Amino acid sequence: MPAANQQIHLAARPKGFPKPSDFRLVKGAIPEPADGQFLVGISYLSVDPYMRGRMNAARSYAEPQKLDEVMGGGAVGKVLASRHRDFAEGEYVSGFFGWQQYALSDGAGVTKVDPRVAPISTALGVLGMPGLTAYFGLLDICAPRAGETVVVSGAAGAVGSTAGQIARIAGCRVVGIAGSDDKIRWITRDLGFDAGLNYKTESLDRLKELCPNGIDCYFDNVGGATSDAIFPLMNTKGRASVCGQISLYNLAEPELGARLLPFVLVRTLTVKGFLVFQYAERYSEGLAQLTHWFQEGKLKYRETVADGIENAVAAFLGMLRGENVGKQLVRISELGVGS
Ligand code: NAP
Ligand code: FER
Repeated sequence: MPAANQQIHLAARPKGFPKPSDFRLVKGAIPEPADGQFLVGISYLSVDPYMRGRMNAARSYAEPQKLDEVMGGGAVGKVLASRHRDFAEGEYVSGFFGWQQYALSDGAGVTKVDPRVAPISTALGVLGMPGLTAYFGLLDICAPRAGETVVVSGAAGAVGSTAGQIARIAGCRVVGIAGSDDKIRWITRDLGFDAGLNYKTESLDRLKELCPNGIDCYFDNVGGATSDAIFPLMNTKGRASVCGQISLYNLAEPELGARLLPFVLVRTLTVKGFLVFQYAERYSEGLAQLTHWFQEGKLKYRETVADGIENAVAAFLGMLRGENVGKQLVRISELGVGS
């Protein structure tokens, strides 16, 4: 075992797009579990868009990320030593372990991961928080019906790629918007989206052609100019699930956009924001269904994996820039990988 536990701390609250110097790599001792605790050797860390919001000092669902402390975040790993009655050495676990190589836990918010069901990394993606976000955000809020047209923005990311596939399972025509031709090829050829639009190289006006019957459901991951183009195309009684607004997260100053509420009014749209945590009581239902679809081969996923804690910041910044296809992860150690 290496003698040190390397961690990433938040060194400064970013202004606009985060910089590497907003973070710091810190070396500390590997902690020893006390009574009621266990030590996790982290296999994969998740880097997620919500972390950008937590780096601001603003009001939010959760406490802001503290400066000079380990970055919070979901991770999966293996129990290396345990003095906790419910967690045994050798078990795989998922929890809010943070950007570090080793974490101590008392079991709060920790779930066990069965490596025989799927690779353990999926507990951070399609079979984890992003998958559940897609499941509840699409089915509970958009409630898509067979034959309807569903548009998904951020369509080649962890949440969007899952939301689009669930809409296909529901029998909808699904149009995805994403930022590269490779992403569009993946969602249309491999994931079964009916059409895709690269918003970086094509005009959003093309949505009119791609959605000849208008848009019934909008699963919004990005907001901004994309949403400005979509709302005018929504059909009467359309539903918009406001999942994320990533195009706005790194703006140093607020941006002005279109006035969309007249469409909400005259088309009698339902527009609803949500946080996946609101569905905590239904996670087991969501996970059972996602796992079932995965095992049936109806739900595919892709991962973009960076290697080593020293590359966690670059992976996070790359994800914010759109360099990931599917779920962005950081592989920390092979220790916990495999069965
Ligand atoms: P992701 O989509 O895997 O990664 C982020 C993606 O955002 C990038 O790959 C990039 O793809 C896109 N992006 C970055 N800047 C953009 C811009 N200016 N305009 C349009 N797209 C941009 O991340 P994720 O974890 O699946 O999260 C997706 C969204 O869901 C985020 O907005 C996140 O905040 C939200 N979310 C919400 C909840 C909830 O509880 N409500 C839970 C999880 C996630 P392109 O190449 O396509 O630009
Ligand atoms: C996210 C974007 C925003 C997300 C959560 C939030 C879990 C909001 C969190 C808060 O305000 O506490 O992607 O994912």
